Amino acid sequence: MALTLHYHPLASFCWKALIALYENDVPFTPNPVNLGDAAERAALLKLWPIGKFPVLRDEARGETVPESSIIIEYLDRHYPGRTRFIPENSELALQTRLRDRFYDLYVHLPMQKIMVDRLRPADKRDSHGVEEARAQLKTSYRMIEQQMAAGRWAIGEAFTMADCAALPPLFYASMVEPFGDNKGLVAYLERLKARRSIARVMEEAEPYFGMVPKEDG
Ligand SMILES: N[C@@H](CCC(=O)N[C@@H](CS)C(=O)NCC(=O)O)C(=O)O
Repeated sequence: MALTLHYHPLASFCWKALIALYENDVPFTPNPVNLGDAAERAALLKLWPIGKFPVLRDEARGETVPESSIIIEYLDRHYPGRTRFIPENSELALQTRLRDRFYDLYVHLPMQKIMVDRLRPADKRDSHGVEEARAQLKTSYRMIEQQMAAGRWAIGEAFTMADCAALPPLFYASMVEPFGDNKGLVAYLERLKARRSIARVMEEAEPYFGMVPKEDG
């Protein structure tokens, strides 16, 4: 098989790439990477010295593609299917990329900040940084609530890369900072979870859910 995805089934940015692969039933070989294993970590670093996953390797085209958004654009260009992740219309394409950045930078990163802080030793926790992350999430929730008035999906009526970007951080963020009375946001997460590609990603992650850090402090 030409494509190999280096990933972990619980890792939120890996979900983003998996959703895109499953959306269009693109055949690929999954390579789960245990970052705690020195040899597996070294193999990932060889592909992408930053050492973060997902990383897609395309043997047919001789390309190594890191970064979830770039993987999705790459799939859209070279392995297209019924779901187009970047709309043809250039204005909608710009909106899709903006919303993708919004979910990565202003939902995903603050959610990660809170989760990763839970794994730190008690005397190394960053309570100020966590408070800032919570404030960022609340602002982003209010923005998503307004965005949802425009349609079923992140930029309207078509499922795009922005929705691939939305599910992973919203799923985990709902565990660390409740959505409150943002009913449109609650309904959006439920719509995402009901989508076939996403239900599959979540089913595969379920055996690992016990590893999710659960408590503050
Ligand atoms: N900007 C990257 C972020 C990737 C990322 O943060 N991946 C996390 C897993 S969700 C990771 O590799 N964490 C391991 C580490 O930082 O050592 C993307 O969009 O792919």
